[in-house]
Amino acid sequence: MEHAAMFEKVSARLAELSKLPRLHEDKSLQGFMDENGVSRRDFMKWAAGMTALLSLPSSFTPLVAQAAELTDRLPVVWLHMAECTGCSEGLIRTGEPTIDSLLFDFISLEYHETLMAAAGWQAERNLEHAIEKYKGRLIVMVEGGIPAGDSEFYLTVGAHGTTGAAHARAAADAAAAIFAIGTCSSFGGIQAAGPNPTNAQPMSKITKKPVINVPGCPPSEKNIAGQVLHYVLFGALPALDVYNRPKWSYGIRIHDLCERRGRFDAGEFVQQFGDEGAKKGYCLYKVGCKGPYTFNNCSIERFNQHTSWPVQAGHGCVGCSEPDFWDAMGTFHEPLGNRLYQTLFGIGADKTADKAGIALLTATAVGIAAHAAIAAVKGSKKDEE
Ligand code: FSX
Ligand code: SF4
Ligand code: F3S
Repeated sequence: MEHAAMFEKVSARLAELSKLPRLHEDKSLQGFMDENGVSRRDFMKWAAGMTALLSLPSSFTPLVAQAAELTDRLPVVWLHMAECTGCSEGLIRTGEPTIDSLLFDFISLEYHETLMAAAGWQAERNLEHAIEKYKGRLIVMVEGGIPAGDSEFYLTVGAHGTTGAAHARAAADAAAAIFAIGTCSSFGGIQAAGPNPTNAQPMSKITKKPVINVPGCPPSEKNIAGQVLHYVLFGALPALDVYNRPKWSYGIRIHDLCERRGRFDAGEFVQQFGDEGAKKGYCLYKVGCKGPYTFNNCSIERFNQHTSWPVQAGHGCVGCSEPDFWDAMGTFHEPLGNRLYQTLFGIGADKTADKAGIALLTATAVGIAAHAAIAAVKGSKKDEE
């Protein structure tokens, strides 16, 4: 769609949304920002950043700002399954409140086990109430892998011993959109690593409805907040890759925009942690970086208000936003080299495009391993001279 036509369509959607009642009359995003010392100028700067992140032209910035102010028109439930709560922590545990985290204070979060004030019966009632009241309108965000089948009872919530899978199914039935937040709910994550004792499954195996995967262990706060904004703006599924990840956030490879890429190309590798190369910021491929096989925007967006990301901190990417990374991409501190990981890698890969993509990655992987080996030979020759 042309930008002008898209602008019109989004403006019309936001105008419609603004006619809906606020779900909590007493809150406004401006109020939250005032309380937390966030100026309008900071907010517009944030909106401009989010516009770029969503791959929209800068003329959309006022619409993105308006979308943020309308996020309270949508009822959201956030379910916790089997996980470490790192996804929620990543969003809320920042040094000072960020606009991304304020957005989640502002949104009408009907149920979130870590954040809600309610406890016990009341908390369960809130969830049932949201599911009844907002049938067909709920935005469902699920964090964690979901023990399923005969193992469903490995995860129960509340006094009735309701299983996590039952919660997830009930919420999914009432959902307008479902987001699997984090690698665990996108692909199973650490719970589903072999031998997967609880038969933990991704959200996409629990419901037949489409699930947008937002992987990363954890995903960045920007990738989480961006999903909500995208939904408010468009009310439709974003363009997705073969693993149902939005292309705007997972369309690039870590390796392609890594700040150490020049070192990789020059054959300058850290050989072991703590060596001279490590001090000089050399490429981390030989100490296990999986950036060449991992699709995520960490190298551009970073984490904690753009402070840092794994490679900047001196550790290779472990491939945390890829399916089955615990089993298929280990050992963390060894390069994949020529290993034919695609047989394990292709979990859920049942489309032709998947196979093509995986074959391509394998070819690239062989090239990468060969480059690293050749570079090492060249390096050692140079050393002998
Ligand atoms: Fe943890 Fe979320 Fe990893 Fe999983 O993040 S950071 S184990 S993706 O579900 O809590
Ligand atoms: Fe960066 Fe890792 Fe690629 Fe090296 S291998 S350039 S550290 S992503
Ligand atoms: Fe995960 Fe790699 Fe980013 S480990 S956080 S995808 S750099």
